[in-house]
Amino acid sequence: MRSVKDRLEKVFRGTKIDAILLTTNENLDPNFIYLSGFENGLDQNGVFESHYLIATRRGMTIITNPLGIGECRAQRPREMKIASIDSGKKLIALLRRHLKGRVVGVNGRFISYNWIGLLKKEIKPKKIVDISQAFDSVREVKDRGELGKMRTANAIIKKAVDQARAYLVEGVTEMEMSMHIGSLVIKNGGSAPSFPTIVSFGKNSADPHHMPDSTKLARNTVVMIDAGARYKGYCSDITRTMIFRPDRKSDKYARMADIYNTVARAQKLAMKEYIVGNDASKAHNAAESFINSARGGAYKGKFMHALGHSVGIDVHDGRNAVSPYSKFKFREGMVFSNEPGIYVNGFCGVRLEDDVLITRKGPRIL
Ligand SMILES: [Mn+2]
Repeated sequence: MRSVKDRLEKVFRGTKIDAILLTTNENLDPNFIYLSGFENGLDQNGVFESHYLIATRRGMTIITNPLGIGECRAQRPREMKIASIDSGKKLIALLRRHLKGRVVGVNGRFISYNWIGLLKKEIKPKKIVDISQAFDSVREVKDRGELGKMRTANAIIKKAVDQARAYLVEGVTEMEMSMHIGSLVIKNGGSAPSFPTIVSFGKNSADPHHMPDSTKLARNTVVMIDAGARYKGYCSDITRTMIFRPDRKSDKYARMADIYNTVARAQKLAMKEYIVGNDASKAHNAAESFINSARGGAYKGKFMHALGHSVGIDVHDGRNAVSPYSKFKFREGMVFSNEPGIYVNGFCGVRLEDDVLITRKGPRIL
């Protein structure tokens, strides 16, 4: 697997460290997925609870235990050695052998304060360095293997949301719909939803991150579904908004449709800015200024979140967002969501979202 070597090289390039230590005590460190290339057992903590990954420029060692060794053997890339331990004492001895006196990089956003204390006291590295930002920046640009997984993750969620339309009947609740979408993700080959599925009906859709409750679906109201699938460790994130059994002669329908059409046009305009070398803020501004000036300013200020975020191993992958404050330029291989919205309190909200890959030939919806 050429990609493992590439990834090690990229992470080490921007840092002055001898080794990396990743821990998966309570939760799975996303960088563990990135470096190992593992594809199964990654949801929640999966089978990799209490595993440790030590990486150097040349290769890596995974420290596993009798519960996890089977999966480690099954998924191990060529560059990975496996060490199985059955006691805390052996763990300490092994870590000491690899890390004592070395400059050790850790994911400061993830490793626990406990573990830093333990490292200092028992392992005695020369220095501990937070390399979370190095991981962020290399993970932002996807390689071919990653893009393949992300395409599948997108295909799965699109199919699931499409099939979920069959469950939209009068009286169904938001929670029921959320559950249906979750099982359709699995049915279509995903390992899990990539985040708790948002389903909001009617007025609830004016709250961008409304969590599904027992609200029942009524005719001529908005249905907003914001959902994602995970596939082999990689996420998708899309939003679809529709009007359930529209009464096309009603004023209410005309208002909802106008909001929808405005958001759809804003999304198209923003998409044109997802270009290699372009300032990311331009994409946001294209959507926002269109929304603010539409209908004589009727929707001014009603798009109040960032246009996009990086998507990858995490749904919000890395720190860069597509917003008025973005300080970076789009590069080939980046994937950002494009998700403008209009939220009218007490009435409804509309958001449309796709994951967009930046290529030299222009933007591509995954
Ligand atoms: Mn999103």
